[in-house]
Parts: sequence; C-alpha cells; structure tokens
Amino acid sequence: MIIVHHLEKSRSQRIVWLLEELGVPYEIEHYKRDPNTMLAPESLRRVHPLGKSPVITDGDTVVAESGAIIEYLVEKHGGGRLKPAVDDPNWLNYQYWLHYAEGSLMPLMVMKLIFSRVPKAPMPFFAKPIAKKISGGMVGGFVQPRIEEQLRLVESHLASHTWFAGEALTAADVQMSFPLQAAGARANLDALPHIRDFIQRVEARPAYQRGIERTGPLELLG
Ligand SMILES: N[C@@H](CCC(=O)N[C@@H](CS)C(=O)NCC(=O)O)C(=O)O
Repeated sequence: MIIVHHLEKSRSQRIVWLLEELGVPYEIEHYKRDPNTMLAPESLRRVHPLGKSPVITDGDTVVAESGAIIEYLVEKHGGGRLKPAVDDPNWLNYQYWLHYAEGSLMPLMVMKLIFSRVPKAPMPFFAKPIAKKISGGMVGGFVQPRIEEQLRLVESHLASHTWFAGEALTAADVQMSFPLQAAGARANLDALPHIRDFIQRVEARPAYQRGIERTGPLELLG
C-alpha cells in the first residue's frame, strides 16, 4: 500500500491529487508543523533523512522529492496515463514544466517567503528597521521581479495551451499546480487570467476534490 506522508500546509497535497487521478489506492499519514518554527516534525526524518514533505512509501520503497514521486507514480502505476509518449510533440513541454516547477519557480517563491519573515523574527528593536530594509530590498530588487518574469512566461504558455503539455491533463499540471496556487493565494491574478483559469480548472476536477476531502483544504504558510 502506498502511504503519502503529508505535512500540513505543504506541497504534498498535489501527490494526493495525482493518486486520485490515477485511481491508485493509498493511505495518508498526517504530520503537523512545529507552531513556532513551522518546520516539519522530527518523526518525518524517520521516513526520509531530510524530513521534508512530500515523501511516499510504497512497501519498503521510500520516494522523496515531488518530481521524483510524480515520475515514480506515473511510470509504475500510470499505465501510460498522464504522460505524453516520447515521440509526442508535447513530450518536451511535459518534461520542461515537470522540472521547472521545483527547479525555477518554487525556489524564488520560498526565497520571498523567507525574506518577508526576516523582520518578524525576534531581534532588538533597533535592528528591526535595518532587517526590514535589507529583506525588503532583496524582495523588491531581486526576488519579486524574477517571480513576475516567471509568471509572465507561465501566463503566455497557458494562453495557448489548455494544460501545460497540450489539450490533456498530465502529471506536469499536477507538479505546476502548487506554485501557481501559492502565487494565486498571495497575489491578485487579474493580470494573469490564464493562470487563474488553470487553477480553477484544477480545483474543479473531481479527483482534486476527492483529494481535498482526505487532506482537508489546501492551506499555505503565511
Ligand atoms: N523540492 C522539494 C521540497 C520539499 C520541501 O521543502 N517541503 C516543505 C513543505 S512545502 C517541507 O517539508 N518543509 C518543512 C521543513 O523544511 O521542515 C519537493 O518538491 O519535494
């Protein structure tokens, strides 16, 4: 039996969605973040040494890293579904977006989250304005313009593709869903209507809804 080790407020939600799309039986082990540090609990390190979510176990096999988990599930349990064949014109799009989500977009989004938390950390009162200035400068001068550039690329791709790899849902959409949902929760998407529509299409899928029933609604770190 596949077990999804699901950390609250995390990107493991999409693995549950993928399993629902594939119709593969699974169980969920729930983990709570430390309320002060927001880090995963130590118990997750007993599953995989990095203690990050998502991680799945399939019998004695442990698979960590969203992209690797998605490829594992699609290859082992997909029976050719949710992935274009290598000679399909959409295969390269599939590969690109599957890797892009965690390789390019998520690191910038995590960077923004971390910098925006710096001024909230405990520190002497006189250090706060300095911390605010440095972290604000990093977000405004470096991170945010790059996130916006990335989102413009995604928007222009979705303007001419229903799903990331063409007209049919693939696992690349599953991988891309989390950063776009996170972007949508933190910014107004009026200027990015194709991203907004993509998120709506994802969240309307019966398989996505079934996943949410088992994990609870998608919540994000503030
Ligand atoms: N690139 C990894 C990132 C994993 C990751 O950082 N997960 C976060 C949750 S969204 C986590 O476990 N954070 C808790 C911690 O670092 O203690 C993946 O996609 O699997």
